[in-house]
Amino acid sequence: MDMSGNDTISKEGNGKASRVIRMGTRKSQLARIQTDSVAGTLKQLYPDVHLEIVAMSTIGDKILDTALSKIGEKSLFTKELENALERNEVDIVVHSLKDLPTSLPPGFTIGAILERENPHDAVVLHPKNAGLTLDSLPEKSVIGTSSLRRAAQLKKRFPQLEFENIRGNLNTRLKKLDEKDDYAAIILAAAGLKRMGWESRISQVLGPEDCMYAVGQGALAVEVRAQDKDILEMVSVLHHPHTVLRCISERAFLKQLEGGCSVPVAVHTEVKGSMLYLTGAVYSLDGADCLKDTMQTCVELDNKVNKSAPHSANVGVTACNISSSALEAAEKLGLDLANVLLNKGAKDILTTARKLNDAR
Ligand code: DPM
Repeated sequence: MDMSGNDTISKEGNGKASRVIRMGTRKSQLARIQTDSVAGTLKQLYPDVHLEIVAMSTIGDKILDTALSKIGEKSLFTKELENALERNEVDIVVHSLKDLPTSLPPGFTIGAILERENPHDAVVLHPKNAGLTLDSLPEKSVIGTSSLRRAAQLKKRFPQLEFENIRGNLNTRLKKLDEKDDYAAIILAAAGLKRMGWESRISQVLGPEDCMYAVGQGALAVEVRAQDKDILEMVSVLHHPHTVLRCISERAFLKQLEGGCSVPVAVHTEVKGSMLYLTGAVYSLDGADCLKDTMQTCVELDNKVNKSAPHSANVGVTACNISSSALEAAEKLGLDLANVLLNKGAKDILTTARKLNDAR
């Protein structure tokens, strides 16, 4: 490991130098939990490394009352953290992969994608509705979500329900749900709820027939400086190959559609044997228009890895320790599926959705 940068060396009592790695995180409880969990894994793998956690607030945390899809800043939750990476104030930043844009700014890369948690969305009910489901809630019940993707799919599937924005971090949202009478239920990612220790609040997990998930949902990503070979090598062991392949196909799909976190795009992926399956869809805001298709490709993980030509895919991921032919196949799958939907008119659906959302 490179020991040249003095600021990253601390002398232990015995005079032995140990490397200090600084991990940047947002201040929200979920971000802290996610960072701590990656820190725990790194500590086990590299007992001699000294990890320091640096917490900071981001624009996304400060603007709590505007719907995410209306703020219009793609790297809402990531910009300040990337600034800190760039200034060498931190070395590693842990994100929810779904919050990372499909193109990272130059100089940054995703050095690890960890094993995906349950990627599905979940229903959290107001306590007074205990025992009910989206099917059995009274007509005109208000469901809280600011996700265009969730609202589009659920409006179509449950036309008897109403949908309203809800913002804030997970703690705020649960509080708004429980302490007021504004929402009958809210929709959140099962993964976030589980990480917060709130799994018991999940009353229903939504399968793909009800609501497909967001690109990258449920997976944690480790962002690093693209040139920092030591850190890249260190975090690369955290890569979970199946999750990487699934998420690369999903991100390539979204990138080709030119979607950000403000468009109604949803996916579903599976690896079975050496086959990778990707279902992708785009929706109008009310879910009435939908283009959806499934494609698959062969991803041979046993193929030789090619360290001399590291795959720094167009979707911002560096994974030198995973077969480059598998990574390329996954990326091509996403691209091909997006092109199929674009040929059927996906661009029009997304452009209209964007315009309507901006005008609201
Ligand atoms: C993105 C979306 C949301 C987050 C849009 C979407 C949800 C926004 C909302 C891109 N990021 O999913 O269609 O409900 O207003 C976010 C959460 C997690 C990561 C919370 C959640 C935790 C789960 C994970 C916010 N980002 O979706 O319930 O790590 O995947």
